[in-house]
Amino acid sequence: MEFLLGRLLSNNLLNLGLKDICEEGLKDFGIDLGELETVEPDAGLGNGGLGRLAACFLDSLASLQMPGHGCGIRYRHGLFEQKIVNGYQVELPDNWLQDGYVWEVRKPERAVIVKFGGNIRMEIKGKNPVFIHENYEPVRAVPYDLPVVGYNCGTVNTLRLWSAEADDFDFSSFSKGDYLKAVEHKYNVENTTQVLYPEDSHLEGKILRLKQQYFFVSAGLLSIVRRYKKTFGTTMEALKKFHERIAIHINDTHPALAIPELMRILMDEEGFGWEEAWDVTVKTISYTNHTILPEALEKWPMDLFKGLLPRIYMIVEEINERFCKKLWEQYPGQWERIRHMAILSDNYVHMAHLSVVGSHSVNGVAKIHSEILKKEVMSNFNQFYPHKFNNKTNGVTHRRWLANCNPSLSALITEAIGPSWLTHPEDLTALEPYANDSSFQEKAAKIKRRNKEALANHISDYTGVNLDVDSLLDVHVKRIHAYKRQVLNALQIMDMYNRIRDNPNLDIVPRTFLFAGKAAPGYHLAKQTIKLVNTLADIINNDPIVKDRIKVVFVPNYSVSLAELIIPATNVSEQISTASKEASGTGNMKFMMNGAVTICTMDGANVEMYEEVGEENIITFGLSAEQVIRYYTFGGYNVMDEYHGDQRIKTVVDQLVNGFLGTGYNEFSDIHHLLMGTNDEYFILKDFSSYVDAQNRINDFYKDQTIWRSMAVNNIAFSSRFSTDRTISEYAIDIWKIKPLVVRSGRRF
Ligand code: GPQ
Repeated sequence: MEFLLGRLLSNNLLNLGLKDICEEGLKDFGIDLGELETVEPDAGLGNGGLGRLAACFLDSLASLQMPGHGCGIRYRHGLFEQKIVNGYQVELPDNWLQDGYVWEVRKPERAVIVKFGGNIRMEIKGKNPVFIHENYEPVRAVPYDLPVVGYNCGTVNTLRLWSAEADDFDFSSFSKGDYLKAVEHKYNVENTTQVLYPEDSHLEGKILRLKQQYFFVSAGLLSIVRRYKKTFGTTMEALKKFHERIAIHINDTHPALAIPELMRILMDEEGFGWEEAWDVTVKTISYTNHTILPEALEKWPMDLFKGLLPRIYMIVEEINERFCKKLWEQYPGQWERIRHMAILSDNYVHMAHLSVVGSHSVNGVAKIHSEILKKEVMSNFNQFYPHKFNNKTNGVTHRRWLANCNPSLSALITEAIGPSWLTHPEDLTALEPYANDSSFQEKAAKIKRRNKEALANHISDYTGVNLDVDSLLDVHVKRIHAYKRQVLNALQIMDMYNRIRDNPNLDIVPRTFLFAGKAAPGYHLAKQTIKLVNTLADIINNDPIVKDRIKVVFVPNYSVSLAELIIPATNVSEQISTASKEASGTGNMKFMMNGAVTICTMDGANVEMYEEVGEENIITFGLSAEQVIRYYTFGGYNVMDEYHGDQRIKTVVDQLVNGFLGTGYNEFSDIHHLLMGTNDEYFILKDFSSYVDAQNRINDFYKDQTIWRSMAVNNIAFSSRFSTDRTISEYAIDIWKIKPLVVRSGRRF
């Protein structure tokens, strides 16, 4: 449901092997390619990590010459634009389509009709019942195709984005003179794909969202089946082999309706019986889970579901019925277990349960996350279906996130080890010997400094803050969330500030703390967190006692393009989620590839980064996932022990509400409540002291530039496992059973 593409021009030029020549050619006309690129709007059709992962997957699929395409929604408005006014987030609509979008090709001749509402009539034809959908609202789904260009290989796949349109047929169904009603109808239909819901890792139970889900799933499946029949024939025999030729992967539960929709098409449109349709469906579909946060697990009220999708509801009921019967056979009398696993229970449709039951593979996105799924969150399902569960650790495309966004570093790498890493990221490990090569270190450090200068220009334009390019750049960028613990970083900065005030000669390396990220418009705690960071920036950046040794800056409107500017300039990457909560993280990998040192909890893919780079090249701290889960299960933590037991903690917590920050007393009440009113649900105060120690270690390492630079180079060398080329190869072999399809032999450059 999300593809967070960012800009495509420069990446497409890179993948086509045309970037350098275009850059040179444009220069002859006095045009700077970098400047020209900024004319392209960011396609922000996603919220954060989940949507960006899908975009990286598309790049690796095409670059590995795999036949794999994306199916999504052409939102008229992508993720909102963020402005900061007086320290507060203000949301403005994103208007990415206002000047047209050069990469899309509208394909009206490929449109399909998606049916909503209405009623179902059953007829007996021969011996079999047939279900007829009547009085439904038809919505025309028109595809817009975007090319997905592989790196130096001739493969161009497709991202097909569906747009809802009312057509003339619907207009004519209104009586003459009922013009206003017709316009209202058009407005309602087109509303379906108007806007991306801006909540990240949080369920928004609006009927329009369910409508979006069915809209793009039904359109996508109708178009896949149509194409399949055109290619392999319309016979029952051909259709029974559907799963041998088609794999459909659902990115979280947002497209879980693909399961009942494929059942509906096979049964109602193609004449399959239940058992045959179920066999094909389960073998076709696979599912990735992206979070264990309970507030993100999708469930829909049965009534709402049934009203909008009556036939799909009938099918889900039948799936549930048959599933519960099997559970009963295996676990006779265990009502509680069965209720907890049912797809329909407590008047809700549980989409994660539907996804596990209706697919042949269920994977998490990092080793630790997949283990938590198996042992905790979905342990019942893992017992019942032990062979479905597996892990596919996330990655990022190293072509966009290193080659394209950090061309100087890429050139340096290629100069040292040759260009094979661009198509074989595992070759990056050949950089290891350069970690202690002082000339290489020096060159890499110079590049980092130049990247900081480029970022500094942007920041001074957008915030008026002058970034000290000689300071250590410490970066915390991602969606704003309690579990990602931007508040922990803010409290640590307050403590550092308090220490400088107490001892104006405190020996610390100059540091810039950079934050960026969007808060969901209705998420008050996240919005207060943005205000807190901006308030700290105001106080600290203007305090003469600090003498510019620390600076705080919040860069507005975090996006793919801004990430491409920030990440290459970063020294320290903040990945400090409460252990167990961040399924994987992918920003962590992008920083690593660009030679930042990570300060992190042992959460998500941080654990595997630690394994790859070794303990001497990464800074870890805090509770383990096991400890966190143990506290949640058995209790035993009291925030008052931290508050009263550590003067530093008491001071910073009090400063949130005692006027120290110069704001109203209620300004940060939600943050104060998060810490003190929920018994520190995210273990922010519990991890505080170990986090401060870790920050001090960063300070000490950075003082010795030889050590620091070697850590930086080692991080680049050992980042190779985190390329989506590796991730996609694993999906291709283990789950989708697809192979490269060479469209043109031989690479061209
Ligand atoms: N993720 Cl469920 C999102 O970005 N949005 C969501 O709604 C859900 C998950 C993220 C997750 O928080 C990260 O840890 C992952 O790295 C990312 O998905 C990709 O798997």
